[in-house]
Amino acid sequence: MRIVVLAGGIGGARFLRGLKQAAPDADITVIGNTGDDIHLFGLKVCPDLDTVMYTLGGGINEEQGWGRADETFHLKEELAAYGVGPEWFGLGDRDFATHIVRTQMIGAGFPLSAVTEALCDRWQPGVRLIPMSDDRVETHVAVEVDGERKAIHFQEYWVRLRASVPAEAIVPVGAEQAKPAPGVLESIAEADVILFPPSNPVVSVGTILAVPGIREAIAEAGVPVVGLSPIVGDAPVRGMADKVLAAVGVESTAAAVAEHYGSGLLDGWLVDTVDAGSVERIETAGIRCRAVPLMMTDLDASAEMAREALALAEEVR
Ligand code: GDP
Ligand code: FO1
Ligand code: CA
Repeated sequence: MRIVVLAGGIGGARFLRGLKQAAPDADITVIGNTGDDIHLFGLKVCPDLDTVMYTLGGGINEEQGWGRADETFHLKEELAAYGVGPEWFGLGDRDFATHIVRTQMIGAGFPLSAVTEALCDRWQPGVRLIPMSDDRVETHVAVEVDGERKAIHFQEYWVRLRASVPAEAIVPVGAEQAKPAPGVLESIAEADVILFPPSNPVVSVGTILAVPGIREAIAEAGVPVVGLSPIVGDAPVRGMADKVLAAVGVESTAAAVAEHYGSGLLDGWLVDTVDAGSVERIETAGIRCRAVPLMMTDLDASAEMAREALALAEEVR
């Protein structure tokens, strides 16, 4: 079975780990969000691609959910001693190596998709990880700070400001001009099932869908498209999905996120058992819905979620 998954960082990566256990023989292609990418100290950092690569490759900091295990921060401290920041973004020594290799290869002319493949040669994530695009896309957030409206990088909004001010708009800068990376449209066209993990619907899955051609390819693939809600009990399990959903006029409920994707895209949607009351509303919107436990507390729980998603896909096929 060929499975395509549109993934952000932590939510996507943890679900993928469960999917690999639930479907060990499946051929899994992951289309990764690159809207979170940021250039720091002259290096290109791809948080969501790295979170998937490290999580599936066994190098992730499990407690944090991002960055490397056994990390140290000597380089960052030395830079700070020179007054070179930003200090608010925690790049560790081990992680730096990834960004150096990536930036060097891009400088030598390799596209991000080829670089990601090369990095995955080391990590062996057990899936084919493709960035949504080789072109630069950067999510910016419009905010009002001290009465002044400005657009800031998504990482500045989330990591520096901790989403403490309302997001007024989310702009995936460059998305309109971006082309899907090689293999993206092909894998979608050849998929037997397409899954949206419980990733952020705006700044992860939404950004991938903003690359012209990807949404259309999914709608035209003619295979089941099943998603899992990142909203449980009317709140995100972690992160700032509530803030960015508000910016696009969507309430933070499992049902509203399903309707936001819409029946033109989604065939099936899983909500957590605490949201069982919303199943009827979602089915009325033309999306088959089941309520099952959706907390990825451990690998077995994530694998069970993946099994439920694949079962729902068979139901709607
Ligand atoms: P990010 O790039 O690291 O923010 O990760 P993703 O975009 O892939 O996923 C973020 C989303 O995952 C957030 O909106 C969380 O609510 C959701 N999430 C995290 N852990 C869980 C979980 O255990 N269950 C569910 N249903 N959602 C989760
Ligand atoms: N998240 C943080 O909350 N603080 C950090 O300092 C931070 C550094 C960081 C470095 C590399 C990396 O791959 C990810 C990092 N993240 C950090 C996570 C990441 O920026 C965000 O969680 C996601 O992009 C949100 O979607
Ligand atoms: Ca992310």
